[in-house]
Amino acid sequence: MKEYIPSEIEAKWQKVWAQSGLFKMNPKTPKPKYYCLMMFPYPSAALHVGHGRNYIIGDVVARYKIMKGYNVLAPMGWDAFGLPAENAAIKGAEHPRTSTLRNIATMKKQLYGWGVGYDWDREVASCLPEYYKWTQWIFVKMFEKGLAYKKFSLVNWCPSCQTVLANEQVIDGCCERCDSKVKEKDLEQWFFKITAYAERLLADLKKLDHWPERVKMMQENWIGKSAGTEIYFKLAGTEDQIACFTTRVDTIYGATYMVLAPEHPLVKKLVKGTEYEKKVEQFLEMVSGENKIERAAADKEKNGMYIGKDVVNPYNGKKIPLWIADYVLMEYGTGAVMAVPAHDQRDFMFAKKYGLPIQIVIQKNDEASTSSNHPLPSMGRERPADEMAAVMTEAYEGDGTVVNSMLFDGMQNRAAIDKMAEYGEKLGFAKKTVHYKLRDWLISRQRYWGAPIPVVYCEKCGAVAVPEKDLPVLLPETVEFRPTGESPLARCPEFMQTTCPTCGGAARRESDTMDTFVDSSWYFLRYLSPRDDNRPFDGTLVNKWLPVDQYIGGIEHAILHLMYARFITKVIKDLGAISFDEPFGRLFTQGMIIKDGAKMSKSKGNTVSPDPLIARYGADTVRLYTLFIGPPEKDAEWNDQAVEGSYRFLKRAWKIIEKYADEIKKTVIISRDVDDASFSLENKKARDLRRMSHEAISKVSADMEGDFHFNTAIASVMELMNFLYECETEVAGWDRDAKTVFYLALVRVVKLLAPFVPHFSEELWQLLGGKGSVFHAGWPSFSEKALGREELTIVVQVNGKVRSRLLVPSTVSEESIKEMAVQDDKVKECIKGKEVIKVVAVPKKLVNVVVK
Ligand code: ANZ
Ligand code: ZN
Repeated sequence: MKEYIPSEIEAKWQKVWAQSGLFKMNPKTPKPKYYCLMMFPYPSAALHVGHGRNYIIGDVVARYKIMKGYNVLAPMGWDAFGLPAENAAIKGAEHPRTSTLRNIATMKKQLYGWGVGYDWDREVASCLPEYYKWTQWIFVKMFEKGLAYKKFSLVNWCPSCQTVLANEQVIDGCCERCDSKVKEKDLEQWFFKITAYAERLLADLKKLDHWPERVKMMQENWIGKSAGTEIYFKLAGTEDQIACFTTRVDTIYGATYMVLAPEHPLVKKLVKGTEYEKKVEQFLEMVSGENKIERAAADKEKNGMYIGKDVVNPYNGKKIPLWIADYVLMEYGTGAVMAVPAHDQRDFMFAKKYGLPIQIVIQKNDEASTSSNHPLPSMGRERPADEMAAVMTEAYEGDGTVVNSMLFDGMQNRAAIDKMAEYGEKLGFAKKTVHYKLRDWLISRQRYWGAPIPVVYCEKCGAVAVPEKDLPVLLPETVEFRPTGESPLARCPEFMQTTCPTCGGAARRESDTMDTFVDSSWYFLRYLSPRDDNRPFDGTLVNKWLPVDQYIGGIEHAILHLMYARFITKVIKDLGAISFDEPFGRLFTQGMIIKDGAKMSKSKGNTVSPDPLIARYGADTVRLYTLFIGPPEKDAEWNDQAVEGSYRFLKRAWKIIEKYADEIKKTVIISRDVDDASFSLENKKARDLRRMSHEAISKVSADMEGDFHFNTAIASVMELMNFLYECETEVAGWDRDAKTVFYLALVRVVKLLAPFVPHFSEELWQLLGGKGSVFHAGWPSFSEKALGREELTIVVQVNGKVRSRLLVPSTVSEESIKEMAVQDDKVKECIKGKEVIKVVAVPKKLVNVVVK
């Protein structure tokens, strides 16, 4: 008898997979392609079991697809530029390259030890010149298209990291990396014009049917499209205008003051030489120390001051005072707000604090009248509005009937929005507009360990992009890392002094490097031709392999990385270099592994290393436990003791399969496709076993194809295993067909477990007499008949024309029939390039896909 000793088999199989090229993508096979992509990691020190979850999930998907007969591309690389390595270098440790390359080697070994397979020939590292040459190429293309530009702007500055942070890297007013309080600073910086793509980035979210709703929602909010009205107020006594942006023009008659952002360019002009000048200056000084995100927060106390001027509300000709206040930001809208304290909570708090008037103009319907459709007498006529306003404790932000608004009185406020905007447009003091929260992407970093921005400054020619033939602009080897607020490159004369590519005169290089999110915005294209020195990617191959079939990574990348990758993909498409505009077809975001109630982190000291666990139980047990721990999209608490349970299961499964290995071999079951569904079985237990083994296949397959609920997939195999042990007590007395059912179930366990516990399954597969790898042995199929389910034929129509037929179990839900219908190859062909308007189903009969 052969015992299950993981340490004796795992290293062996890892070597076999590497040597046989199990994970090598085959560029020549006619098999269908499957691009399984994991977010490439930052090479920090060693991996813990929390990281393991990502890679193991990806590995399961890749192995399953290999078994299903796909030509799988599962590459891996390193997001290798970035701050931690540079910060270590500042502390005097070693060159960032040294630590980065060492960490890569460590992590690679760990991945290997987990049994996680990749096509390592395609490995990329963003810190290598052969890679960042092309990151720079992308910059140059953006520059040529006017999508990379430089401007002075107030930036988030981390005083401790001594660098600029993108808005997205500021969390609650603090630096994402070091938690220091972020300050503002006026610097000249490089930007990518992502705002030019705001509408497309928003609209194309609709195409992403296989992305989590939550992620799409986060992206939508980040883009923050807001349709509203710009209203032009005249500065009292002049013809000068101030534009303000509002989404609530229906409240215009309730505007009791106007607020400018303190940074608004008009402010200094308006107070120049007046008694307000000094105080305004002091106020500006104070505000510059505040953080923008906090300034806008709903619950924060607001500060402001009157600046001695008034403006005229063009709707009613009323004069209202002009203020500045910290809660209005220059970055959004027009940097000027008409303040309506009765209906906007921030304005309300501000008005209360400074004793500004509150004017009600929207009345909640049930308070107003029984019928909301009829014009009402203006409420102000019966009950003075200021009496009501005086007792308000908070703004009324809801909908209702318009009051105190002259000719608009009695309208429903939602309808009034359009009417009032049109009225203003007709009279020339308002305009319907759209604003976005999305800002241009600030890509300059005053750091060393990044891709140098390929620009030189020439006295004669200005900012000139480095021509493609001179790329890469190499990082100099030796620099002074100590941060001064300026890039370390700026203090490296060999790097800085150069000649102008246009006129040949003396020139200086740009000393900033690029945000590492630029590196990671295109790496998935590079994997197709990672060693090509002549171009960033091979367009033909990329068009064949992308969009990525399955992208897997952390929810923490829901906004930034995914938005930037979508943006750069669209830019590259517009260059004519690729034919698709969304890079990732399906997205899965896995939950975190928690330990002692917190996210694993070195600083908290709660990380769990896989190494001792693998040494004790083997990688397969660690993998199985990691997958069994809970639904993979949810966070889950790690429990070292519970690992034992997975180990016990594998030992038990091993024991019974090994025991019958010779019998199975003799009956050559594994090389034949035995259709046990057609057996007429006398024995009830054998019939139950057959049903359960088909059910396990059905369940595992569905989880693999669907939501990756490997925990329930594994549970169904465990259930089958329990029943196999129950049957085992009597199997000796079973007839031939019944015994075959028993043996087949054991073989199926080996295959069903293969993606989860690959070493275990390979070893048993060999023991059962399997030729070659279990991953080339095909995925088991199940029959509806064996499941005891009836099958139905469903007709699928596209716009009323019959296009396909589906064979489905009678128990299948209406939702999944609809899903299967639009996924059907023939239907897909018919609806290609068209928009699916709706899908209707007649239960048990027909599905009609309506397209435009
Ligand atoms: C008057 C008003 C009345 C407003 C009311 C709201 C409610 P969203 O929907 O997020 O686009 N606003 C405009 N520009 C601003 C800026 N630069 N800083 C701070 N606040 C600004 O928000 C649009 C609303 O946010 C605008 O509509 C404006 O306040 C405010 F009952 O105008 B509203
Ligand atoms: Zn020049």
